[in-house]
Amino acid sequence: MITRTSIQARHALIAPDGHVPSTFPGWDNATGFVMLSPAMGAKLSQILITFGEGGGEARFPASGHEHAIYIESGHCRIEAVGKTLSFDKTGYAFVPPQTDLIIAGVETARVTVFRKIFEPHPDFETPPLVHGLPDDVKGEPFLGNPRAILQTLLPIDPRFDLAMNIFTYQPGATLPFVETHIMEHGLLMLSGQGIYRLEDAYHPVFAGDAIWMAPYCPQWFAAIGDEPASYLYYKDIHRLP
Ligand code: UGY
Ligand code: MN
Repeated sequence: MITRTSIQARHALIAPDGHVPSTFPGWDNATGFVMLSPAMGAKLSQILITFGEGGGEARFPASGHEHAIYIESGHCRIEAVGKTLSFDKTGYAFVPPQTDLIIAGVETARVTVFRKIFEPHPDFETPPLVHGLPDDVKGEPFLGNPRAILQTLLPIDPRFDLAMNIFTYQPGATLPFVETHIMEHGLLMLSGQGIYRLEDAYHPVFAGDAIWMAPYCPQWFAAIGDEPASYLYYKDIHRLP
């Protein structure tokens, strides 16, 4: 048997053919696939949640973890901080730590959650609950390239210690150089295809793939094929090493 999945000490590619579900207490008709986690050396967890016909609930009890949530498809509800948010088809939210969180699929839905321990800063308050629709977030050309568009979903605000962005490349567009940086990434390919360089390896990647890049993992991407390639990614920001 063959698979594109490759788990290394400083990066990982997880192709959908290897997914195995996890069950968690209090989850009802919600299937969790833990793509990335501290068990592999990452500081974050990246969890894909799918809800079947009739919907269901995934519960995250209050803890020091914050959650950045992306609804890829379906009809969803998020309950946290005494509020209920409804999403139809797509959307995103940031849920601060120390609140019970329920993600409910009202019907079939596919949701990605980035989960990590919030790192407070002595000069700033805990960030608030925020939410929105990706279509409402203006894209900016990345380093001046209009064929590589970056959407920054969460506020650029020092209260937040993470970013959740969407990068969309026209076929043939690339990251302009091999990035090597302290920030860690968790990534989900949303659409299209391309080649991801992770350290010294070049991987073909497709919609549905998850990627982990540890701090300082050299990284580069080129979009290939006939359609634009798009990925969602997490990045830790705004805190001194
Ligand atoms: O924000 C980033 O570091 C981004 N340019 N990295 C990436 O797409 N691999
Ligand atoms: Mn990067």
